[in-house]
Amino acid sequence: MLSAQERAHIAQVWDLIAGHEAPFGAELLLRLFAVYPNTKTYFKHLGDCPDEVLLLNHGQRMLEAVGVAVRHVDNLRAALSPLADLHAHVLRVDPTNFPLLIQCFQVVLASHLQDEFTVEMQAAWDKFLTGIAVVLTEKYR
Ligand code: ZNH
Repeated sequence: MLSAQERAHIAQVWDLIAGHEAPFGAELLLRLFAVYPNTKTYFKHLGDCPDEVLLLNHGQRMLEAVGVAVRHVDNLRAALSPLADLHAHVLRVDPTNFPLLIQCFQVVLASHLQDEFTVEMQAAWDKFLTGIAVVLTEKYR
């Protein structure tokens, strides 16, 4: 459960990304692949150029799903259910990869927001993204 203050931090930061899902998503993926090269094994079809169409497309789809989560913070499980099925049953992404993505997500936010990215915002986003990861990985059991 997120507090009113945490929701406000999530909404405020999301305003930075909304409308720019593709470039933010591509940046996030490239950072993930560079810092944690094993994650690239899931995305052999993607190149390493920030303006590659496939990379932008996947970045956009991923961050649009985060946008759906922003709009359904109280109901993540229902909102992300089809995506949870996909990750657990079709893609079979090792759940250990989710914390790596969450880490990179926060660094992307920090590098854009600089001093505006407060400790409280980071804490709220960490909690929120972890909530998404819990839902996307819970159908494995
Ligand atoms: Zn994932 C896919 C989201 C994480 C891997 N994804 C995907 C999609 C989406 C997502 C939306 C699309 C779907 C369709 O198409 O239908 N993810 C997501 C999110 C997250 C994630 C939101 C968190 C937060 N993933 C992840 C991770 C990994 C992954 C961590 C590993 C590393 N995904 C993936 C893959 C895919 C996906 C491989 C497929 C791709 C293609 O198809 O191309």
